[in-house]
Amino acid sequence: MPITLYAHRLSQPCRAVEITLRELSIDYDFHEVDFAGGETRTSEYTEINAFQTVPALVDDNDKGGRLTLGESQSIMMYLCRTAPGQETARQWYPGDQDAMRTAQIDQWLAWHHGNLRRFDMFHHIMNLHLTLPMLKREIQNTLIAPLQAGLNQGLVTLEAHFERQHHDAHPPTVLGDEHPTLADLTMSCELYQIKTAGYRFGRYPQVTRWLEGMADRAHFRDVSKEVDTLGQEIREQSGAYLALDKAFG
Ligand SMILES: N[C@@H](CCC(=O)N[C@@H](CS)C(=O)NCC(=O)O)C(=O)O
Repeated sequence: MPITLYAHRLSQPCRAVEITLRELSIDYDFHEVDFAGGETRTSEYTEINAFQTVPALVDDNDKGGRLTLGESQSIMMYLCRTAPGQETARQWYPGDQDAMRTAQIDQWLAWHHGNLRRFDMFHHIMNLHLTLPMLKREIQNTLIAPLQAGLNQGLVTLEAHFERQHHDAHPPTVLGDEHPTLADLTMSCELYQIKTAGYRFGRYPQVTRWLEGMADRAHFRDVSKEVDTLGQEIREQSGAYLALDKAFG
C-alpha cells in the first residue's frame, strides 16, 4: 500500500502518526505541509483532508482504491488495523482482537483531546520564541540600518579630518594637540557606547586610534563601566541582529 503522510514535524499529532508508521515498519512518502503558511487551507489540501489540519494520510491500494484520512487517532488506528505485521500492530492497538483493552485505549485517546491537548501551550511558547528574533531583525532593517549609513558619513568626515593632521606622535585629537578638548570628549563618548555593543570601526583607522586613546584615560574608563556592562549584554543577547561586523568594519 503506497502511503503518503501529509504532515509537519513541529506538530504533535503528526509526530504521533509518523512514529506509528515507523513502529509498524510501514513504508511511506513524507509530504511536508507548510501549515503556518496556509497550505492546509488550499483547495488541493482540502481535497485530502476536509478538516484542513495536519496530519493527513493517503493510501492508494492495489485495486485502484484510494483512502484519504484526517485526524491523527483515526489514522493511527487504521494503520494498526491494516499493517502487514499484525503481531506488532496488535500490541499498539488490538482492535477486534481484544475489545476490552481496545476500549481502554479509546478512552484515553478521547480524554487526551479534551484535556492534555486542550491545554498544551507549546504553540504559544513557540510563537513567542519566534516572534522575538523576527522583531529584532525587523528593527535592525528598518531602524538601525539607516542610522548605520548616516553614521558612516560622519565617520568618513572625522577620519579625513584626522588624516589631514599628518603626525603619529600621539593619538589624534580634534584640534591636533596632544591634549584632547571637549570636542574629543563629547564625540568619543558618543562613539564609545556604540563600540560597547560590539561595533568596530575598522574602516576608519585614525578614528579607531583616537577612540582608543580617549577610552584609555582613567576617568573615561571609570565612568564608562555601566555602559560597558550594558553593551556586553546587548552584544551577547542581540549581537546577531545588529550587523556588528559589516556596519563599519
Ligand atoms: N484533532 C486533530 C488535530 C490536528 C491539528 O490540530 N493540527 C494542527 C497542527 S498541530 C493544524 O493542522 N493546524 C493548522 C491549521 O489549523 O491550519 C488531529 O489529531 O489530527
